[in-house]
Amino acid sequence: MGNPKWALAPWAVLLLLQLSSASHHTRRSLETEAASPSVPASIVSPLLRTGYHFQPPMNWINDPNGPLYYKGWYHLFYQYNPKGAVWGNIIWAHSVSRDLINWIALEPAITPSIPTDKYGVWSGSTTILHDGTPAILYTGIGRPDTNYQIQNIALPKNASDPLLREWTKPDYNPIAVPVAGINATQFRDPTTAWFAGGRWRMLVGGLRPGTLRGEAILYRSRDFKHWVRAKHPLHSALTGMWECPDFYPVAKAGAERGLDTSAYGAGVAKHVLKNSLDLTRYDYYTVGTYDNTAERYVPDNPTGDVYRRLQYDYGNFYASKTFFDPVKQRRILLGWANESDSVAHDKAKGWAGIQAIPRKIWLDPSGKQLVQWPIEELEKLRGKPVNVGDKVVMPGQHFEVTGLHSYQSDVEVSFEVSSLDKAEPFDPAYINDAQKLCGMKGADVKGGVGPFGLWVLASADLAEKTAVFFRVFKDGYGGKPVVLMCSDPSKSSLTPDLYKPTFAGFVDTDISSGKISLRSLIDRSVVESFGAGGKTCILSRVYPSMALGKDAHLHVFNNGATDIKVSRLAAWEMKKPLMNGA
Ligand SMILES: *[C@@H]1O[C@H](CO)[C@@H](O)[C@H](O)[C@H]1NC(C)=O
Ligand SMILES: *[C@@H]1O[C@H](CO)[C@@H](O)[C@H](O)[C@H]1NC(C)=O
Ligand SMILES: *[C@H]1O[C@@H](CO)[C@H](O)[C@@H](O)[C@@H]1NC(C)=O
Repeated sequence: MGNPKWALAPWAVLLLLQLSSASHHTRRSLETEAASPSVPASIVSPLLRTGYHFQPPMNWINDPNGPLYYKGWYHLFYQYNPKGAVWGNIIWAHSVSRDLINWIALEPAITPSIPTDKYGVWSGSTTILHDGTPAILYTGIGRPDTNYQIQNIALPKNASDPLLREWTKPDYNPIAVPVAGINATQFRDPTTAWFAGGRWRMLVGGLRPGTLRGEAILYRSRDFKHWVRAKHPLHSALTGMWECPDFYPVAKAGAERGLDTSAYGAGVAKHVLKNSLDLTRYDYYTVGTYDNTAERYVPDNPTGDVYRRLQYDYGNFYASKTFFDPVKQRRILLGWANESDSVAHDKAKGWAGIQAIPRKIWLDPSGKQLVQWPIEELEKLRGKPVNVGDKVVMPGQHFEVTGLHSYQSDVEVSFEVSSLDKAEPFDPAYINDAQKLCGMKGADVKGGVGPFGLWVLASADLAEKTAVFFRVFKDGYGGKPVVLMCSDPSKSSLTPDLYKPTFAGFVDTDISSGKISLRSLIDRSVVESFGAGGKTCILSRVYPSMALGKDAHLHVFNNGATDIKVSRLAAWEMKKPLMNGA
């Protein structure tokens, strides 16, 4: 197993030099976006610009595109506006990395240039072909006045170049157009293709004309050039448009090993189908069975597309994409986290959007859901730990974790609940709406077992704080206790015009032992949390006005009626990686 170590080789120095001249050009546009008086100084503070999450030196980013590993490098393309901090002028920006943590920006990979992408180059994926070269499938916009969407292909100009710097668009483009039966404005985001029975297959997200049926439209090809639409979509549901579909096999329940996208048969336990729902702006998935002869995918939970839906992340996380990493034999998930401040704020800052920390993703031992965990490479950024052990937090109490600057940190906590006797009864009316429940029962609403968890990015007087916490209910679904996980930014900032939803998800974990863990990646204006070892994940964007930099505090709190023990807490300051020259 090669663990690619970061080293600043001569070519890297060269790339960084190229990059610094590129960012010179972009810096000028920041000056044109003069801060308006309504934008508080804290919003434009560099202390709110994330430190170890992926971002370019400036401007707008959205969907991650076509992540892959090639000849020693991880590649990430992403939707990028070179001209400003709002969506528009979208191109495929391109960065490379040895470890998915330190990133070097290259020249853009794909920009509008042919009739079928002249008005936009939107999201897509990469596939490694049989000869080992990668191919990009992406959506182009072909008409100026409408969002007329067309699927295109791009190939490396020089497949010997490990950095894949230049891409060409072969003249057999386009590879799929919106014919009858396809809504031409809702037809985008081709997946990584998989190979079965002599043919490639891939999916394009869609919305059946005249209906609310979101679908994963299936295409087949023998040569990767000529693509034919299958009679039936791979799967569909009455949910509205499916953006950014993703489809992949997973190994047996509990096995952390990832599988190549074309893997099938022995060794494959299940398949996963994800879609990004344009209507709600969240990423949902089902776990199910794929039959590559009948070309059907059937979710294990027949109503899982619409009821008690599983989300990769219950917070600010969208348009995600996975890829198979052959180096460490794992599947990695990347997702876009947009801002929760206003457009005026973004223009004043000169940047908007980050990518979540890459997460390893695998099938939970229950077989019913996935588990996600920050890739191990992230741990290289950890400084010296601060440890707390065996500390009881009584009802209404809290304690501060001192000895580190927590505004850019990684915090792991193991909690032990002394008893579940006082757990509040669960109202089944909320079984499908964790977010609503958390909105009613926020971090300051006293409970029986919980709310307990972390206050992060807290000001000294606690007027500002983001709460990440659990609350346990009894008599839930199937008679089991119900565990709710929330990320509550309602008190995160005194700045007006911020979007501060109480994000929440249920945690399908057995809490009868009283044990539950929480990990939060805190990075200036992002709090990315993993409950119960990665069963439930929530990313929130927050913009404190006082709890910035060294003025940010970290506490453990308990607003329940039951003692909570912190059996172990470890917190690390996080170093700043190379981040695209910023
Ligand atoms: C292709 O890339 C390789 C490796 O970077 C390089 O040595 C070679 O000169 C390139 N070929 C062309 C035609 O640019
Ligand atoms: C295509 O989708 C858009 C957005 O939902 C809708 O307004 C339009 O009517 C649809 N067109 C057809 C032909 O169904
Ligand atoms: C991120 O921004 C918030 C606030 O403007 C919107 O409500 C979300 O819909 C948006 N999320 C995405 C994925 O676009």
